[in-house]
Amino acid sequence: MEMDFSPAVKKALDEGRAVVALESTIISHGFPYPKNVELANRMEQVIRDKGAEAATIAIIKGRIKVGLKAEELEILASSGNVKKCSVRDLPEAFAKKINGATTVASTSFIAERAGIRVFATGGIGGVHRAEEGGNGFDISADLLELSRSKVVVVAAGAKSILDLPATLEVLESYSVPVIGYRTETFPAFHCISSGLSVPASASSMEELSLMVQAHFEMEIPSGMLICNPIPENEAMTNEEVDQLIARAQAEALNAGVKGAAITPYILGALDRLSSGKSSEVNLALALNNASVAAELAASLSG
Ligand code: PSU
Ligand code: MN
Repeated sequence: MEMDFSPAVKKALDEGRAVVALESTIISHGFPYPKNVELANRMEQVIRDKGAEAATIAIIKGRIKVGLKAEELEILASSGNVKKCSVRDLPEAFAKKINGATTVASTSFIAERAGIRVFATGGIGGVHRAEEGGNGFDISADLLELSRSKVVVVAAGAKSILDLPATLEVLESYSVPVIGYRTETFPAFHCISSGLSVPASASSMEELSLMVQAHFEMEIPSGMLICNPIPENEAMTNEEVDQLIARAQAEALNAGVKGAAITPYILGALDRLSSGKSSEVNLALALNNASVAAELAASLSG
């Protein structure tokens, strides 16, 4: 598959150094401008501070980019005309030479083909609740891609706008290892815990790294989901988030938002209803995930 590597990412991969992939939907559709530029730069910096290289993935004029230039990041963050691209959207983006932001699904797909094994994001997509006005079939392609791209995704679980028990069931059906990092429960993005148990947990980086190495050595044909809860001092309470989400979902239903537009709409509404607190928390958990991903990547390549 053709892709354009930045010189820094190419060099790190050639030298067998630790590299962490980053997605771009969080930049184009998850955060307001210019906070999204700050988020992207700070995630990359956290990774470099840990001795790894950061590879932010996106589509620029139809070309797959692995590692971005500053002006490319600026386009993704500010143009307002960037398509949210899952795996199935890549051929159209290529043919029409459009700018596209990659989701967890398409970032994993590209990362695997680029030779990158570790990927940090905020939260993954999952099974949407049927009562949102959908038909019960809105299941993020992130889950399918986790089952077939051999990439380790470090995330703060998923948002409680999703049906989290159903999301965990689908991951089980797809044989995706779901590992709580220093936790026994599935984190709920802004909140430390959803109260749901994770099927496996790692109590240290050494233990996590052993699990990941075993997964690759066994050639299990899936990715892995590493669930890294937001630090306690930055977290929101479950009650606070439940109330905000109920209001955001009512707005989305009212506005008739459907499909791929739902997650970005809800994220925007949460930020507005919480007077910016939601995106501050989102920033904190994303940086925390970048840090754990960089440690893991370093441990795997060391
Ligand atoms: N969840 C978040 N922030 C995000 C996303 C999910 O808290 O920005 C983005 C990710 O890129 C994820 C995508 O892969 O939304 C899932 O979209 P969908 O539910 O349409 O598959
Ligand atoms: Mn969907």
